Amino acid sequence: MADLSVIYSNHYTMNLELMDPALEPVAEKVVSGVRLSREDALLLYRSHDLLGIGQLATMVRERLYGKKTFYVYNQHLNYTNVCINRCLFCAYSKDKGENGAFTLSVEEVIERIRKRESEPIREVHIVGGLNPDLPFSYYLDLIRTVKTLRPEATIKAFTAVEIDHMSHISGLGLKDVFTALKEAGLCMMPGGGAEVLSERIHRKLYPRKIGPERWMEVIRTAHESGIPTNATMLYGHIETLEERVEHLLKLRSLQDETGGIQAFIPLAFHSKNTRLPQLPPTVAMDDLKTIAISRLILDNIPHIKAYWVMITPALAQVAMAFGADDLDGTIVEEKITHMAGATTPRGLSRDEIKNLIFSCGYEPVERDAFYEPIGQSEDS
Ligand code: V47
Ligand code: SF4
Repeated sequence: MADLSVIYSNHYTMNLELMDPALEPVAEKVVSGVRLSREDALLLYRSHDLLGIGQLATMVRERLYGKKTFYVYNQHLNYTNVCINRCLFCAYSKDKGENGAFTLSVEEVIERIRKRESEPIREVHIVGGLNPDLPFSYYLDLIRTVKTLRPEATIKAFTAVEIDHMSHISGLGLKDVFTALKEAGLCMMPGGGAEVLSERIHRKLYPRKIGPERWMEVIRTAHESGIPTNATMLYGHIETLEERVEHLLKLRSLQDETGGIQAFIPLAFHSKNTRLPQLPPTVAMDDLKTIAISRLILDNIPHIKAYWVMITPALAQVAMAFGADDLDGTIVEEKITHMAGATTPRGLSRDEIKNLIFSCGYEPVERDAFYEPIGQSEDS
């Protein structure tokens, strides 16, 4: 992984036009590559100078990647929506036996993967709920099956929540769970399940699921076991700005320890079909500020992803000028956000993603799961 501290302090600057003079001390730090504090993050969040904040994030983004924006040709696979946790913000999960509950058999997994056999998929993103009927061997078979059918793709699977569950059902410690999953073909983990790393939010919104300390322990152990991960933050519900900033600082400290987080993905809350239906959607100002502030605070996490599924492809385009350097991927079968009312497409073609990036003056770079650029074939 590149030494971000060197890149952060390389003196690439641009002409800043700040409308809010309160941002000037923060801007000086960004220009000279000094790490931002909790107070700086709150000051940025409370400022209405969206374009000023965007310029600061752009300065950092361009030091790191110039005009490059990454995307991946990927496939999402959700193996079950049965979940014992039933988090209040989740529209995806069902109880066992409830109308609409599903669990894929190995044969059905084979069918899903075979259906897209002719496509140049580089990453298969696999997550699901906690279905108490599935033994640990199911998870190993799942990974082995996908790896056999798609040997050239990276298997990015299971959040810290699923890994903790596997440790319980198998009686194995986290390290042994990771050893078995790695042997089966797991290479990387997505960043879900972090929600907001706050005990207050944990108690109120996801009391049955693992809390902040255990999430960080699982992620730390993944990194120690040679499995890089992403990290997310679910924002736009009942959290305070202070809790968001605390979340970012916790991730930054964890990353100082392990260096294993590849990308940070802010996830905009969608309330339809959840147990928080009264909450309004996030607004563009907040989505963009959150992306920009993440870029500025997370000086040791290489990539900031604008997840177009949640914020729309149009806003993901704007996010490239607010610090985002990655638009995730083609996806095709997204379920979690669409069940919560997302009106975005379920997938994009490679040409559509390339065009989103190119038409804003950025340079599309197709990547693999580890952000290595890949040569492109013509089929998309
Ligand atoms: O953990 C659940 C969130 C996550 C809702 O690592 C919701 O590359 C919005 O983690 N509204 C799963 N969000 C998705 C996820 C992810 C997505 C894309 C890329 C990567 C990556 C990771 O979705 C869950 C939860 O935090 N979520 N319900 C909802 N109603
Ligand atoms: Fe289960 Fe994940 Fe939904 Fe929570 S967010 S109910 S853990 S599927």
